Amino acid sequence: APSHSPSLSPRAMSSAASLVESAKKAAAFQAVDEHLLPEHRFVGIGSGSTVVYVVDAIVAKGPEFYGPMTFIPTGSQSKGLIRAAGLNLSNLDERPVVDGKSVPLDVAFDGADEVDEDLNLIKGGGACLFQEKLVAIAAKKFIAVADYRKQSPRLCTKWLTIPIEVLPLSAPDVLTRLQAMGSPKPAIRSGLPSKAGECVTDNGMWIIDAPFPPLLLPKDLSPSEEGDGKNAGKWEVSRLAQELLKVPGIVEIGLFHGFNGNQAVSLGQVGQAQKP
Ligand code: ABF
Repeated sequence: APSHSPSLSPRAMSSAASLVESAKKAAAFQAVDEHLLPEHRFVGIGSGSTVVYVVDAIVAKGPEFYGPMTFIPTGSQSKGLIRAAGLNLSNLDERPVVDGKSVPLDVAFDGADEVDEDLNLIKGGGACLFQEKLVAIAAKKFIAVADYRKQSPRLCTKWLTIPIEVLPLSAPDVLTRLQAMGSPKPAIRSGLPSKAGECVTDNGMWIIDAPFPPLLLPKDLSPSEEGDGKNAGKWEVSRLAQELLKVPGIVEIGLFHGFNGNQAVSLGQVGQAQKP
């Protein structure tokens, strides 16, 4: 029988891929131009392929600009990126302490898997979500850098699952709890194709990918639904986050929300793809 699959020609596929790369690069350069200031001293560097362009954009500013800055990674991949670029590397727990408090990062840049209308994010496709969240909340300003494919009216529409980092011992019980919360088929993520077994995070934990119906925003709930944070089996983002974090064994979740205006998203649009 003839095949009706709408497959793209190799040439169309490679031009679509290069459009995406241009958009990632445009988003990264724009984010660094707008949000990295010469007076900044501590800068968070996230994970994923878009962040590679963030580091390129920082390097392009020259050593007199980035030389006085110290960069804090979100895991082994970004540690390698910072090192390879010749930037000053430190760690979250090595920042100076002033008046009994670790100094905040001035700004942190990181990628995302999906971004909704209120700038809530799904992160964790690369299994670095725990340290990504620690770096994000340690920063005065958190900048998500993402290309146009990540934009979505509601979370769990394009990226269908929420990555959840769990203590391996607790995984069977967490799976059961997630199902009871309305996640139809949560699954333990497996490792890289070359490695058998589960995906093990930089923290020695496992990841569960939990599908949920599209997540609601506060404006989607009527006043009578605000109490339980749900409408027709769909969760509002912040309520689901709260409930997930109560489950014993879950150490962190890939829902990033409630940055209270402290968050900006730089989405590389097709029209900006020519930007350096
Ligand atoms: C990290 O890398 C993750 O939180 C997210 O899963 C992923 C995004 O990667 P990319 O920029 O390659 O799409 O930021």
